Amino acid sequence: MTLFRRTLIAATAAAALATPFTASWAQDIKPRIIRFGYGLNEISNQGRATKLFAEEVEKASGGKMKVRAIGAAALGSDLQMQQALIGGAQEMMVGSTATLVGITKEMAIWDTPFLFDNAKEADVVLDGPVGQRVMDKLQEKGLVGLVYWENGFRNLTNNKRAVTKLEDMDGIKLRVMQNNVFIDSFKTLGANAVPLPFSELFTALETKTVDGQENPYNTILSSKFYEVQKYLTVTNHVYSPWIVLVSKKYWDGLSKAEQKVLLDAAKKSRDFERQDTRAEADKALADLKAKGMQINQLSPAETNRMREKLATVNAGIATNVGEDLWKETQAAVVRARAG
Ligand code: TK8
Repeated sequence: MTLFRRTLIAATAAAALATPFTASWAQDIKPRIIRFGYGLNEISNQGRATKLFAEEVEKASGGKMKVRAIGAAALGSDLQMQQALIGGAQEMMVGSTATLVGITKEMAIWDTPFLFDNAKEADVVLDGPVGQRVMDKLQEKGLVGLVYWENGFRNLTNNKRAVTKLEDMDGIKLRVMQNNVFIDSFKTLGANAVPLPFSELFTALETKTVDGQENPYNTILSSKFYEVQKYLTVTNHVYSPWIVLVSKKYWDGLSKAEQKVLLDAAKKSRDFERQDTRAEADKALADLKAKGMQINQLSPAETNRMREKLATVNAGIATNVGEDLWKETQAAVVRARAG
C-alpha cells in the first residue's frame, strides 16, 4: 500500500468517526415538519427556548427535521393544543403542567403551594424519579413528556390595592389557571378565583373583567401585564413548571434516531431555558418597577399566614394524586433540601 493510500484510508476512517451521520443514521431520519405551539410571545423565555430547540433539532438531523415554532397561542390555548396533540393534529407544544390535570391528575402534585423553596430543589425533583414518574403517566393519555422547563415562582398582580397582608386578598377577582388546586388555593385566601385560559388573560385584565392574576416575573414582563396592572406583591406562592410535549401518535411513528434527536434537543433547550429564565427573573423586579408597577414584599409573618392557610389544600392534592405519590414527592423534596 502506498503511503498516499494509507493516509487516505486513515483520513476517511477519522472522518467517519467524527461525523454524527453514519449511513444508517441518516436513513433513519426522514424529512419532517414539526409544528411546535406555545402560549407566550415570541420575545419571552418560552419563545427563546423554543427557538433554540428548533435550531438544535435542525442541526442534529442534518437539516431534515424542521420545527415550525408558533407562539402567542396562535394554535390555541394550552388545553386546545393538548387535545390537538392527543388527536395527532399537532406534533409538539410547551405549556404549564397545571393545565394538564384534567388529563393526568398526578400533574397536580406540582401545584402544591410552597412545595419548593428554591429553583435548585425544583430541578432535582423534576429531573429525578418523581418527575419522570409523573411525566410517564401522560403516555396512557396520548402524550409523551420530554422535559420540564421553568415557568417559575408565581407572584401576584392586581389593580385593586396593594396586597401586603392576607386580608387584602378579600374579594379580588383573580384570574387563575384552569386547575382545581389553583381555584381552591385562591378561594381559601379569600379571592374570587376565575379560571381562564392564558390566551384570554391580557384582554380580561384590560377590560377589567378580572382585577388581577398571578404568574412569574418573566411572564408579567413579556406579556406586558405591567401595562394593565398597578400592584405586584412578591408572594412566590408556588413554583410552576412548563412541560415539553409530543403527540404520542406522532412519536410512535418516529424512528429511534428521530426520537433521540427530539429528546437530546429538548434537554439542551431545558438547560438553556432555565439559565435564561433565571437571569431574566433576577433583574425583572427592577424592570417592572421602572415600568411603573408598585412592588410590595410580604413580611415573613404574612407569608407564614398565607402558607398556613394554603396548607389546608394539601390534603385534597394528596387524595387526588394518590398518597403514594404525595409521600414520595415530600421525601424527594426533603432529600433535595438536604443535598
Ligand atoms: C402559557 C401558560 C402560562 C401559565 C398561565 O400558555 O396560564 O398562567 O403560567 O405560562 O401556560
